[in-house]
Amino acid sequence: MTDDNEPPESKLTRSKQRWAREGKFLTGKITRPEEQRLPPGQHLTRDWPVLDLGMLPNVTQEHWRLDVFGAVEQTIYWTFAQFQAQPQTQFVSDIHCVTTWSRYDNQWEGLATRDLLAACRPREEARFVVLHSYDGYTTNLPLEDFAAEDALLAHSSSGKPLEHEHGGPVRLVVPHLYFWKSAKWLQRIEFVADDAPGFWEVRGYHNRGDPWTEQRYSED
Ligand SMILES: Nc1nc2c(c(=O)[nH]1)N[C@H]1C(S)=C(S)[C@@H](COP(=O)(O)O)O[C@H]1N2
Ligand SMILES: [Mo]
Repeated sequence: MTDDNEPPESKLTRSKQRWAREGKFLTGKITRPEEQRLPPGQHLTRDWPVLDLGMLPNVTQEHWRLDVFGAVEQTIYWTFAQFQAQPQTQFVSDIHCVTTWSRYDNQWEGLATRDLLAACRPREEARFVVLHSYDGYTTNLPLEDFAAEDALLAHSSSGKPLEHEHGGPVRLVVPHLYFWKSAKWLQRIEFVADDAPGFWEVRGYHNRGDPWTEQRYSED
């Protein structure tokens, strides 16, 4: 008995197996004890500050499109209605902004990045994801961070359509990294083999941005 018919173990099939083991439909519940919930150097805020480049793009649900391209088997070009027809996931997560505010228990609803990955199927060479927004903003992530179990493309927050100033119609939410990685007014998602630092990453911010190890600024 030979195993000639076994499909080759690719990086993606291994990741998929790991995602399946971790459980796809987590509630986003807090796993840290309450006294360890605030990352070093952060303070808690109850309001929700607005931070961006200061120019709100005038994109509405009607004109919004999501373009997923690059190193993928299946390119995607969705209207808002097509995006809304995808599997829906709700998560509750904390926000940590590099400017030192954190906000607990944010309720999000939208398309889990894992469901987007299942739809576009990144090719073997895809290692990084670049987010392009309607205001010209860009940010970059390793594929593994984009694929985090509680990351999603959010269209709603606290049960209401995401406010325009907070990135509506659709923003990315990647709770385990500083909030500048969570691109507002999402327009295009690009899968690439080689990393491509984004707006803040080329202006001295850390390339990855882990709040738990205070990856605020690049060491260079
Ligand atoms: N398109 C876009 N997304 C963006 C930004 C931006 O300027 N443009 N700023 C980032 C930064 S630095 C932060 S802290 C958060 C702020 O999100 P909020 O305004 O909803 O709090 O959005 C991030 N996403
Ligand atoms: Mo920020």
